This record gives sequence, C-alpha cells and structure tokens, in this order.
Amino acid sequence: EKIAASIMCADMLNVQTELERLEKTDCDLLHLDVMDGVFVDNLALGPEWMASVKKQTSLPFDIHLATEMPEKYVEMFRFLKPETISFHIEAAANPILLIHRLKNYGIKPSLALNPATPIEDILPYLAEVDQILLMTVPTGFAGQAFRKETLEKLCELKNILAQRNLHPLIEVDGNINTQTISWMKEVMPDIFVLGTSALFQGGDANSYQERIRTVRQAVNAYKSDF
Ligand code: S6P
Ligand code: MG
Repeated sequence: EKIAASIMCADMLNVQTELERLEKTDCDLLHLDVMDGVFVDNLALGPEWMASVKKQTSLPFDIHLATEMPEKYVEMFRFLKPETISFHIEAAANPILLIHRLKNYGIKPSLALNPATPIEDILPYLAEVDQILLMTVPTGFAGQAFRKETLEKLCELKNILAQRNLHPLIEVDGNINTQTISWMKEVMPDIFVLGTSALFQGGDANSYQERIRTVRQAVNAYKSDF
C-alpha cells in the first residue's frame, strides 16, 4: 500500500517545517489539491507555490484537480513533473484525449470520482488509466465526514476491475483513518490519502511517523485477513 499526505491539511504558516517532518517519515506521495472556486466552493494551491514546495521535498507529486476545465490545469501544472494527475470525469470535455495527453507528458492519468458521480461515468476509460481516485467525501474541503455509501462504490469498482482483469491503483481520499479503513477491510484500496483526520490534526507533530505506521499496520492487518 501507499500513503499520501494531503499538504493542504498541513500547517500552511509553517510549510517548510511540515515538509521536513514528512521527509522523515516513510510517506510515499505528496497529495496536492487544486481547487478553482467553480468545480468546488473553495480555492487551493497554485503552481508557483507548488514549485517552491517541490524544491523542499523529494516526495513525488500526486496532483488532484478539483476543477472545471482540467485540460487547462494540466497545462498549468505539468512543468512540476508530477507522478500522477487526477481529474474529475464530469469536468473533462474529452476524457480520452486528456488521458492520452497526460501519458505523452509522462504523467500517470487518474480518474477522480465524487460520491455523487455514478461509477458508470468512468467505465469506458478503466483500461486507459493508471489510477482511480475514489472520493470518500465530496471534494472541496478537509475535515468532512466519511460517506458510507462510497464503500459500495469501492466494492463495485473492485468487482468490475477483477472481471475485466484491469489493475489501476485505487486511491481513497476523504476522512481516511484507521476507523474508516476498517470499513474497507474486504475491499482494500492501494493508496490512502491522509489529511486532518489521521495525520495533521492536533497533537504532536513529531509523531507523524507514528501515525503513518498506525495506518499501515491497520491496512496490513486487514490485508492478511482477506
Ligand atoms: C478534499 C481533498 C482532500 C483533502 C483530504 C483531507 O476535497 O480532495 O485531498 O485534502 O481528504 O483529509 P481529511 O482527513 O481532512 O478528510
Ligand atoms: Mg484530494
């Protein structure tokens, strides 16, 4: 499994310190949310800020475009050489074109699915992508409650992928912690985005590695059960 830290949940007045702390953990990816105030009622993380972040970290970038017109934002963010860019399926004018463009740029394409978006919308593209970003809260804000109906979606997605013998990684994002992971024990995803609820919230910042380890242990315990 892979662990991604959602940087918008970090202490934004001490980003450098937060990055140094993450660097000392065995976190695998840095999850960066882009919000345009249109697709979601929030704004987050611009390209210049990300370029400064990139200089301070060795973690690969996992960019999540919570935006309209993902085509435009892919052009805006590709200079950062992210490992992955996720875009919301309903926001793309021509998903297949965008997927191919990302591949040409050497960026892994990932389809993001909000809780309210039907799984059918992504089915035609499953064979083309490296990753599916299954939102377990409606995209837009940190600190929201987990949507239990997304567990059915996770299950359905796993079944469809197994039937078709396809292996894109499944990433879950939104209120991910040991409790919500326990609800996924029969359908374990591959990448876990940790935000306020499991990593950055309160407590002692020196314990980031401890918190990540706790999440990994939970995931591995369930994996060996099933
Ligand atoms: C939500 C965004 C996420 C959050 C993360 C927050 O719109 O896409 O990446 O940053 O989910 O985690 P938490 O534990 O506060 O829900
Ligand atoms: Mg996100």
